[in-house]
Amino acid sequence: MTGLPKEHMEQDGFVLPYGDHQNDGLVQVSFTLPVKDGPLGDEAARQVMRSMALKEPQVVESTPLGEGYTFFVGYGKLTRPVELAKLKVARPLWDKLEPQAIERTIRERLGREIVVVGAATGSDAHTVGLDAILNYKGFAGDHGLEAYSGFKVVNMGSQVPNEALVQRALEVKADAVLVSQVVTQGNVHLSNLTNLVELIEAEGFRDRVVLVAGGPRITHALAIELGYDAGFGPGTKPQDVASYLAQEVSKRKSLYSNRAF
Ligand code: B12
Repeated sequence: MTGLPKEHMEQDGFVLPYGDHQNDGLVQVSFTLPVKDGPLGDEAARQVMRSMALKEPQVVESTPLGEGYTFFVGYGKLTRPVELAKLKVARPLWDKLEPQAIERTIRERLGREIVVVGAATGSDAHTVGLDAILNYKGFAGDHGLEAYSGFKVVNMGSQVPNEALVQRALEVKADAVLVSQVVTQGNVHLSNLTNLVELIEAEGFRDRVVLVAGGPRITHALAIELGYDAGFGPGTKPQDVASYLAQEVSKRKSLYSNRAF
């Protein structure tokens, strides 16, 4: 089905999802359709799976969700393998440092605190992700940027207009602006993140600030595409962000170099 004998798949760098055994291509999917629970709904769900290029689609669960909506869980088989060698990956180009090394990098290479301003902007009311990175208590046993003597953190909280974030960044001469976007309905995160870059460019300080976006749907590649310097997605630890900022801001150390540490 794949056109390749199974034993060659791995050694040649081709992979398929693993279900019950190597290279069976079995995947589980779940989705909701605006249809009533019943035989027609099940067939519609199988058709959705065929459209996803899944062979032998099976509906293994269909649960009514209020009137006229059904939630489906299905199984199917993928037959086209992924060729690992052909993949292009946007890989962050900085090292993850231990906390002491982060402090040392800032002290020795920059010689002053890194000033960071962060906010969840626009209508976004989610603060947990931003706080996880910035606040002392941090996330998953890893202290946030406030715990480092090398960072001065201004956490503006949520639902902050982009204009207010830009103003505060100018007031405190921020080295880095950190923006959190959790809600992505209607791609609001894309327009909001783009608007922030435009405002910073209009104020003329884009080249003097490290611009970072974070959130569950943010990838490093997306952030770069939107004009940011870096992006951090799900599972990010404060130490990842601290490592990046220590190295990146130190690299640009000519900025505001008269500020005392
Ligand atoms: C808690 C929560 C809320 C709380 C928020 C409370 C608060 N103070 O934050 C309340 C109840 C207010 C809320 C409201 C809403 N919510 Co809500 N909420 C959640 C929930 C359950 C958890 C989010 C969370 O705290 N995650 C834990 C943190 C640690 O993870 P994280 O945000 O991904 O952050 C990590 C990374 O992404 C990254 N990161 C995040 N930000 C940043 C920033 C920087 C600079 C960096 C470097 C990294 C970084 O680092 C973090 C640590 O690893 C999620 C569902 C879920 N299970 O995820 C829904 C969810 C995010 N909410 C959702 C929605 C739709 C809403 C509402 C619109 C619901 C409504 N109809 O009213 C409102 C929106 C209100 C608004 N105006 O924004 C949707 C979003 C869907 C989408 N993609 O758009 C979700 C996914 C639920 C769902 N499945 O539908 N919500």
